[in-house]
Amino acid sequence: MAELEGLEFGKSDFVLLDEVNMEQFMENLKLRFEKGRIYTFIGEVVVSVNPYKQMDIYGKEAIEAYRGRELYENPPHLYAVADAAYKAMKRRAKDTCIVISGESGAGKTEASKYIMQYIAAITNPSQREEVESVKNILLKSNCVLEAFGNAKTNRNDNSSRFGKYMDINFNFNGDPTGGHINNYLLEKSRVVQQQGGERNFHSFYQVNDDVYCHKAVLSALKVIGFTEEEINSIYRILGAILILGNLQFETDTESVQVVGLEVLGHIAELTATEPDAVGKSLLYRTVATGGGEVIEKGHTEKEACFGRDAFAKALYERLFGWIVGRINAIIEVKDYNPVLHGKNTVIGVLDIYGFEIFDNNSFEQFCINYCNEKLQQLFIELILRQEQEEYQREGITWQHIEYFNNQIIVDLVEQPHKGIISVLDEACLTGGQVTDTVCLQSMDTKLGQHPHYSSRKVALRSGRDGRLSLSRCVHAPPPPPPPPPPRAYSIEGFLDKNKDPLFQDFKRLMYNSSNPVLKEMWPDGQLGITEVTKRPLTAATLFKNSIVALVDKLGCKEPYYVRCIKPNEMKSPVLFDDARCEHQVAYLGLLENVRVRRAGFAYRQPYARFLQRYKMTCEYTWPNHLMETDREAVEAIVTHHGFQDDVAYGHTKLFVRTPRSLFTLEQERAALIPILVLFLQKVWRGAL
Ligand code: AOV
Ligand code: MG
Repeated sequence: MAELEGLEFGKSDFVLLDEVNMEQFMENLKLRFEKGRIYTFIGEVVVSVNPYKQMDIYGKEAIEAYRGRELYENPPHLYAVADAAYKAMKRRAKDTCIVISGESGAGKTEASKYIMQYIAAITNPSQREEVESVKNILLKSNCVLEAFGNAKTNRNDNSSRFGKYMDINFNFNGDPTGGHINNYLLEKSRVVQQQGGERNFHSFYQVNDDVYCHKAVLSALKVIGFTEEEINSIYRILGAILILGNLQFETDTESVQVVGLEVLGHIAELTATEPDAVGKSLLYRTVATGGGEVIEKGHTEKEACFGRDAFAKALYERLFGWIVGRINAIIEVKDYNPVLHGKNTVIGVLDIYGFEIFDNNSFEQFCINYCNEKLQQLFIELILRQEQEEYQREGITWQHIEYFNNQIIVDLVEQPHKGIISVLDEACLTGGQVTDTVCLQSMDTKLGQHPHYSSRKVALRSGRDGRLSLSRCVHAPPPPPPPPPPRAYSIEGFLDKNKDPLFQDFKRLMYNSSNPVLKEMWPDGQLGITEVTKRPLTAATLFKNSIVALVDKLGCKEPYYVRCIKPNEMKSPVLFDDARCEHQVAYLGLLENVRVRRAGFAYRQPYARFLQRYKMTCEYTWPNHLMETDREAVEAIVTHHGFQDDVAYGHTKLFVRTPRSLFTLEQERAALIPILVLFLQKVWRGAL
């Protein structure tokens, strides 16, 4: 267990702190970071601090050291959690999941990649070709999804702009047989607009300047199994989006026109459509009148710009969704027969966009931060539930610990009829005259009394005003100094982004493309003009539904947690910003986590394992005990050392309340080992 590294590196598990308070927690976290120990346990949870430099701790040797070992046998590491999740899955046929959380830039995506690499490295020892191929595809999918779904933001140069949950399926041997990726709300507004200092998705730059990355993505696409035609189509669509980004309109005396007609030809060529048809869908919309007549209505310049942007965003979103779908089709487990192959088990890895607060926060930040609140809620529930279940199973009485419960904030956002999303949806349904500001007013009316809700008026560039603010003081990252921007969301654009409208003409245009790949992405373009479609769900509701489903999915699995902390805003490997780190420790509920772990029983070990490790410290058990059961032998050790009041005996495990007791045992064991070695050497030399 614990102090494998020596105390100069701090305590390797926060439950070993002399006292659980913020001061000691932070002291330990900082000391470890400064000593290059970026990981620390809280029981089975790994707390990770982004080192912002390459660490020599992920190589083959490290993998071997963690493979098949117990959590407390090695220093804290992502590999220890990955191995624990893998062991539970393999030995107990449990579905497990690894949830990685923390704010933007804290190191979630890097952690998820190391975890996947570890799982890939420890499986398929017999090098079976089909398993190797599955592993390779799973690993390569990261490269592709990062190229299309990540971008430079002001908080992280490689920020995930989508949420990713990947299930890896295993057969009874514990080898990967396939997988499935769920992606959550891609921040598509980035395609047409970025904040100052930020960039569009990586993929757009890779074609021209980041050529090295482009080669890696191309090769990954090929390994995964994308055909030449598909790869070609992907880059043609990207090209078309780039051209749309530069396309301008002008209004002459009669109507709105596209500036420089040749661009229509380029778009048509890249999307396998006709230039005239492209021009038409950019400048007109076809509508059915009440009498069933179909007419073409010309756009105003503003409408045309709106349509163009919506089209560019939709093209990218569907491209991304299609890529994920293709990967899923390729890695889907096929021909699995549970009778022949045993239970098909799963490890899920969740890497989602972290909490983020910028100078200007919009609908996207609102959704991202809501999702993080949900995951925090799940953490609270599972950590408590898990503890309670274990005590119940082992027949031990459990003391309740109070947590800050952020359910109130989750409810404020998602509650039916009352929550922010519901008010927003209502405003979208009303249509016509409802503006963002009016929507904010109805939120004020419905939610004004809520202790965590507030709104205020500010002047915005567009002349409209209003900011929606959730007092998320507990769970949002602190604003970067100076000057501290308000932790609030600008209501501007909420309605449009929530309604997310796209003229049907674009859908038809794409469906009629002679490129089959593109056509496949736009099945809804086949609807006739007069066919009435059901009103689609809004973006916020779709997102909420997908996150609720995700949380349900995670809730059915045995969870393992990695809690990531960002040490500073400068991306510096040497700076530990105390205030920022403390804030993260607070909103991640890490102190409460330590308390739960300690107030219950900090350590638990199966009797046989405990005996194996400590039998040398007691005359009744060394070298072998003569008692009827291991449990009795363990009782003898515990009584011998006088900490019988600090333990509880479960059905299969010994529970130790304070770490100090185990410490004593560890120290005694450590002191005995040299004597034992000396003794054995003498035996070998025949001196005894
Ligand atoms: P995130 O996933 O948590 O942010 P990343 O995993 O992208 O954060 O980490 C941000 C950057 O920190 C990486 O690009 C690396 O430069 C560095 N980094 C993180 N972890 C490590 C590590 N273990 N070793 C070395 N460098 C590391 V966001 O996706 O923005 O929420 O939406
Ligand atoms: Mg990320």
